[in-house]
Amino acid sequence: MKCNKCAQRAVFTMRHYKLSLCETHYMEWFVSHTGQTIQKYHLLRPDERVLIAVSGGKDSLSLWDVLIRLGYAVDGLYIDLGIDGGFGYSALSHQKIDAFMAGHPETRLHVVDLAAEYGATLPQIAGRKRRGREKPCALCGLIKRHEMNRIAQAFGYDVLVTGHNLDDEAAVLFSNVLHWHTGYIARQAPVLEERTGLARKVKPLCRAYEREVAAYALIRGIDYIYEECPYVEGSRTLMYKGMLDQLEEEAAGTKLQFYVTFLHAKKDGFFRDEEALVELHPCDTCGQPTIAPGSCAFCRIWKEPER
Ligand code: Q46
Ligand code: ZN
Ligand code: ZN
Repeated sequence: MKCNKCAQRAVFTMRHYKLSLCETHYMEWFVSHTGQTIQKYHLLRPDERVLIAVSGGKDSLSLWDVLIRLGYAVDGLYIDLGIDGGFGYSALSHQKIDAFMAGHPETRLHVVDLAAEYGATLPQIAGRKRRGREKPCALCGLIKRHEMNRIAQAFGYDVLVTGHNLDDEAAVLFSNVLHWHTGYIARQAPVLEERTGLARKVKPLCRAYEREVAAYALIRGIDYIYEECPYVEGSRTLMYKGMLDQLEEEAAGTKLQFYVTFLHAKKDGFFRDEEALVELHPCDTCGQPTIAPGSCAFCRIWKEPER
């Protein structure tokens, strides 16, 4: 099959856009499509200092690469949770980020080593609390949110970027709709605006299919960690992703339509973000904004007695 833009052989087809492209045109397309998402949802301004949370996976490393190519000044943040999984997951992730950085000497990487900084790895905390199968991920999300915001504030970044792609966003939306978690639905968006003490958070890959990101990483030669975090196995999110894949197989564009029409409904005032109205106060321990009385949920992790 030929590229839709030139006579070269097409290497990648996007059925939902009825578009097949050669390597050169696909790379161009992906960068410009991400740029359009940034413009469409007012995610970034050209003069802002940007901090991207990187995991060593294809999404965050590809996005970092694309943002640099779009001309943004972007530094990285890696949170080392100390996950091993029998193959040194966290250490390997860190290696991939270092390899990426070697090609981008203009960028800086902040590293938070959970064990060194707070005295325990994620598996140790999860084990200590005898949490259930889904719980390490809830704990992980809590830790990442806290530490991302802490570093953004401490180093004066204007905005925090994460590599969530369309498949991630569609799966979260699917799960929240199935359970009618209206509060979470109302908060899901490509941009979470800044509040006192909380940096703005944006997701420039929210309209990019996972396979589109993987194709970009492959063609661009970005070396990323293929292995998944060991805690992802058996998760509900993975199950929902599988179901959405089946729907996508039957009708190309389903995920994109599901997510984008949700954003339209949201814009039309369908969902109201009540949490944005809840007053925040500084945590007694770390000073970061929280709705909880006293200490924030992150600080309470370290105060819980060991069993
Ligand atoms: S890193 Fe963290 Fe994921 Fe691992 S512990 Fe769960 S949430 S699965 S994206
Ligand atoms: Zn071409
Ligand atoms: Zn706190």
